[in-house]
Amino acid sequence: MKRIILFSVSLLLVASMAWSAGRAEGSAAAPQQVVLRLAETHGPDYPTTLGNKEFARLVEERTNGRIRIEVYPSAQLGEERAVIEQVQFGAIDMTRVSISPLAAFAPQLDALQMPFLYRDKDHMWKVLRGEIGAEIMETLEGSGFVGLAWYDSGSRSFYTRRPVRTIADLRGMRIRVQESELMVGLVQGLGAVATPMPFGEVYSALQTGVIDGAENNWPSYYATSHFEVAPYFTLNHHTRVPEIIVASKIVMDRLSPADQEIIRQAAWDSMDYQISQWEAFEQEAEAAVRANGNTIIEIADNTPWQQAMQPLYARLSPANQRVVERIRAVR
Ligand code: BDP
Repeated sequence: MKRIILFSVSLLLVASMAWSAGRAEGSAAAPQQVVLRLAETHGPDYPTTLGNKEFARLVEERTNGRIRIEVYPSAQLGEERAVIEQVQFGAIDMTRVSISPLAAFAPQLDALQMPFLYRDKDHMWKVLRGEIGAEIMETLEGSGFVGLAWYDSGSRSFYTRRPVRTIADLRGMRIRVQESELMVGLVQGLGAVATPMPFGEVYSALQTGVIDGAENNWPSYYATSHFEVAPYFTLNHHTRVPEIIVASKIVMDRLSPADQEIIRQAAWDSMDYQISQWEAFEQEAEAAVRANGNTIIEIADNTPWQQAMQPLYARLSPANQRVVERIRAVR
């Protein structure tokens, strides 16, 4: 812990030195150069990373290179939860994360990641691009984040070392979840043992049998090679968890309103590109996993799974329950 704090403090120092150097340059005739670091957990070609790079390209183009966003893929700057903490206090400028771990810092996000909440992908996008998505993004500022864009992440299902055909098969299995209270509750509600763990540790935990399974979408199941060590994929589609790009509020507040606007707009404009990359890679990942001979278990009737997750809705805060009702009413 001490090491993490020391490391973070030194990052903060380096960041503020770089910042003042930038300002000093800016006070001369030359326009002030700004370099912002964006942390990403996935590899360089994953759809979210491609979206981040498109965002960076647009910012650079629209500022004639004055503002540069450097994308650090493959968890080079740390695992999601640690990165989020550093973004919150300004040591890392931006990140693209799943809203699951971010909800630990901004619980209003739970309303957007409830199980079996959206009728389909279009429903989710209507919510995210509409009033509710905008409202929730705005409230993130209260937790030190500026929400910039939503990205697609398909739907999540369970993958395991032994076949899971019914809820009863999950009983007692140790299932890795993201560092999210809601996800812990979801897995416990199915009778399994929830094991929160950083994404980067899941492969070896599956391989050594420390856990019996995890849950994710086709692209993550494939790109992480988890499909090699957990060969059964049960398509119950329990959640659609949006991804988000957030910037540190401390960092954004140092920029001019015009620059903030360029950044917001560029991130928003990278969404369509990310979604198209997502759709293509989702198909590629599914085809590759099927071709590998993995056992894909279809769930004909999702009703028992939905019923098992009802208590999670009852436990939501009243404010989140109201948002859930509004989400359901979106047509
Ligand atoms: C992937 C998300 C990534 C998450 C990861 C996980 O893209 O941001 O953190 O799941 O399960 O789908 O940790």
